Amino acid sequence: MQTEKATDRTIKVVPIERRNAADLPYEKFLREYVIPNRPVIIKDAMPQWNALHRWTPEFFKSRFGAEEVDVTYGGVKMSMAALIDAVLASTAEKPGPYLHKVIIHQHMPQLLPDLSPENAYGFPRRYCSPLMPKRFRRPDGYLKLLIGGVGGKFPLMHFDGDNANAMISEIYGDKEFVLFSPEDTPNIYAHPETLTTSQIDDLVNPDLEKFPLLARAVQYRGIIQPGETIFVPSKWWHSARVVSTSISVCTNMLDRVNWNGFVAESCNPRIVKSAPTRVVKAAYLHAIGAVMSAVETWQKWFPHGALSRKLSYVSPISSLADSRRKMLLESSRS
Ligand SMILES: O=C(O)CCC(=O)C(=O)O
Repeated sequence: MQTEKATDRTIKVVPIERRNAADLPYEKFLREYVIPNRPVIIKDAMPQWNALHRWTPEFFKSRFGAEEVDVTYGGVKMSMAALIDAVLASTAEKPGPYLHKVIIHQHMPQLLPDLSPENAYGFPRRYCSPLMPKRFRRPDGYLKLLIGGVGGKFPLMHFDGDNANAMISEIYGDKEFVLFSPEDTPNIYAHPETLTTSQIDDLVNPDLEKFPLLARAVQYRGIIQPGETIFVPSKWWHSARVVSTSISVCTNMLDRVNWNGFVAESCNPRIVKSAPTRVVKAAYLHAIGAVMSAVETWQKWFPHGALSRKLSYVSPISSLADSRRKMLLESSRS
């Protein structure tokens, strides 16, 4: 474990584990990271993506320059061309905007072929199941485009809602992640209203006078580079900071491991006030969870069968059906 001096205290820093995709078959990934809820950075996770060769700041400026996009600061909208200029001018002292609200299948579906075949570790993908209540249904699990310049960052340290796992894949440039495990939640100063965002806004020079408990927490740190993906398990606090002009994509995953937590969170009395509604909703979500588990097991046992291909529509466990993406895209447009 390395240590770093911060004012008069010591912050514990642990490097995030790194693996090569070639040595990490999917089943091993599930056993060693998804089930124990541990983060990992995987090298060469999506070697066939055309995005790795095509996506640059100039590509976005010339292809999408006129598109209006939402950016971090104060709900501001700007054109992609202006965003890219600001991103390229960004410095550590004067960070520029950070793009993190563009859902690709909704706003720029023409980018999807560049991300094919899908990242093999980003499954199962229960978010895209037709069994999911409509409010949660997303063809690609909230596949988002993230663009920022040096010093830019995701606006808040947070953990993802729905008890979801996240997978962030770097396409261009370098980005640093700082993660804290769920056990450190008491040291992270969760915002009392959201509970999923932290009041700590600067991890480079943390204010240990204001947030003294932070010194007790263990930081997991790692930089992702093009072709690498980081698995951020459910309830892990995370923040991202751009090291060199960065383009990446992010997706969320629900599976049998984090499903009970998803049900508990969706039926939390803070959200669902009526007790009978909570009971019915939890029963429905548990029932569809059981169906999806069965469907996923079938696909695992008979990966090449025609029935598996059909069942992948209910809950895909891999990108075996790229046709599935087309089907879902068409259904999301209609
Ligand atoms: O900017 C990043 O890479 C982090 C993205 C993220 O945490 C999120 O979209 O929830």
